[in-house]
Amino acid sequence: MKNKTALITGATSGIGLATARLFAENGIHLILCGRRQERLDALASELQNQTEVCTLHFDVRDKSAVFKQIEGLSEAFSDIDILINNAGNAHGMDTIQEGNIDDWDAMIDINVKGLLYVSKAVIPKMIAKNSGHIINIGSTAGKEVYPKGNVYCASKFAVDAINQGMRLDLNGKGIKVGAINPGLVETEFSEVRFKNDNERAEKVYQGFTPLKPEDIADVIWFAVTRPPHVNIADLTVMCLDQASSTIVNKT
Ligand code: NDP
Ligand code: 8X3
Repeated sequence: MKNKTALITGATSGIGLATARLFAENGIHLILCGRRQERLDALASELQNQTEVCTLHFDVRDKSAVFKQIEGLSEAFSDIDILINNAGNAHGMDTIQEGNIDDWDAMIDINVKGLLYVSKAVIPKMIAKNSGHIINIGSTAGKEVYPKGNVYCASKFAVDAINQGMRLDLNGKGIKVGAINPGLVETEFSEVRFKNDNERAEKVYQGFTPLKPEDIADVIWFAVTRPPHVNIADLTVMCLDQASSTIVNKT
């Protein structure tokens, strides 16, 4: 794995950040993407004594920025072996009748269209070299709809469908495609969902032991280190206390 190159979207926080750190420890060259440049800079300086690092600053919703930045990668980083399609969030948690249209737009544009834009920018070179590995970060929300999850769940069901579609269409081209679907992971996810109402966000993870972003990074690492003939196609990971999207053993 050493000296392979990975592009990670959403590397400034949570699952993407933990994955970047684990990949760096193992000598994987990193293209770290996100919107918060100061965090990208801090992470790059943290990891650059372990591996080669570059950063790309773009909003995955911005189609032209996505293509411009990825196509403009320097030669040292342009040969991408691993794509971690991780950037995404929930925005709001309301019934369908009370949902905010801007929140709906954000979730569809970021979690679905953004993932497609980044994939479209990366896949041609993987096809040309007949190798690559794409990991799409789905969710238990993409397997089971929960009350007030409506559009976020729809966006993650779409990731599930895109993951399956990618695997079908890229079959025979030497490219592994798989989804990792986490349950509740304590990250900035709920702060974003509840628009910085931190008290409400903290409650989501109280009374049980949720997954940590490092737990998902471990699973991603497992997926990317399988032998060449093995592809982890679809894997759901929950903490011990979680049985489904709505059944969580809280004290
Ligand atoms: P965080 O909020 O901690 O991280 C989200 C990351 O996505 C940040 O790095 C953020 O970077 C990036 N991001 C968000 N919007 C955009 C955008 N428009 N353009 C570019 N980057 C963006 O959440 P998680 O780590 O938990 O989430 C990562 C993925 O895991 C998401 O796809 C989420 O749906 C999924 N997931 C999370 C679960 C959880 O319980 N936490 C469970 C299941 C799945 P920046 O703001 O710098 O752009
Ligand atoms: C995040 C998991 O249950 O908060 O995708 O929607 S959940």
